[in-house]
Amino acid sequence: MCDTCGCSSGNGAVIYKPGDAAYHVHVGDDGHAHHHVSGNHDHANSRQVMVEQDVLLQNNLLAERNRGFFEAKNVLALNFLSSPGSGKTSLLEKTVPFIKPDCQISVIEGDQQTTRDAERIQALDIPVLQVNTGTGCHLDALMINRAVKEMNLADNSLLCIENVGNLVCPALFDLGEAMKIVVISVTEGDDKPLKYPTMFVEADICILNKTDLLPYVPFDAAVCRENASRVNHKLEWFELSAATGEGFDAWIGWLKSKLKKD
Ligand SMILES: Nc1nc2c(ncn2[C@@H]2O[C@H](COP(=O)(O)OP(=O)(O)OP(=O)(O)O)[C@@H](O)[C@H]2O)c(=O)[nH]1
Ligand SMILES: [Mg+2]
Repeated sequence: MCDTCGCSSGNGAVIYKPGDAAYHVHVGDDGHAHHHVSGNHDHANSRQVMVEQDVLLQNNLLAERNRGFFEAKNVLALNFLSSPGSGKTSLLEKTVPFIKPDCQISVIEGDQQTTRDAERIQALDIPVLQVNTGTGCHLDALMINRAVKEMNLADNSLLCIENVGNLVCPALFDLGEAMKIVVISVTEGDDKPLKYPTMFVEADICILNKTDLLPYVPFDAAVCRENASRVNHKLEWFELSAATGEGFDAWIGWLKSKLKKD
């Protein structure tokens, strides 16, 4: 269970049976879609929403300070988000050699436990720091604020933040990044943007990874892209394989163009 956002506490969960006539949905002030069965509306939820708003308000204030710091130093901060195992670290491992010759690239790794991802990035000989969230299921602005103070980021550089593997909660926590990049892989199912819309609403970029596996899995990339654009029509889209490098020309071209402009 998450000890910060409490999202897995189950207090706000409502069971929906297909065919229930009285089923309806509303989106609360917290940005979540809430599903309620009429006549079974649990008003104890209101306290939970207030707590969550307070947590998010504190986070957003600190995120703005982080954003100001990044802007002052012209650091392009990117927040990479996905389900566990979609390939965030693999994507970074493959990306770093393209960027490193021209621009300092630093990485903050977020995981509940272990320094495994930081060790993988460290092998590329770039600055990296691991944040372990313990029972927490996402990074927050305070963790990034503290991490960055340990890092001595160069001006005009790139900072990649790999969030904890989780397609839900990290979407709600602004870290002060310039952009959120959601990674989805072809083994996850092409319906994920519809089932977990908040992440795709919040993201600026979607990277479909593991395209090398497309011949072996029932996944329709065009359907996935259509589902993602139904949720967020402004989402930019890349398809690639962090294993083979296919599709990296477009991704690296886009990244370099952002580094030039910013
Ligand atoms: N076939 C294939 N495998 C990949 C690709 N990208 C990553 N993988 C594999 O997928 C697994 C998970 O990759 P990671 O890069 O560790 O994924 P992650 O998103 O960083 O995982 P967490 O940090 O645990 O959330 C590893 O076994 C990778 O080798 C890809 O493009 N194709
Ligand atoms: Mg990882």
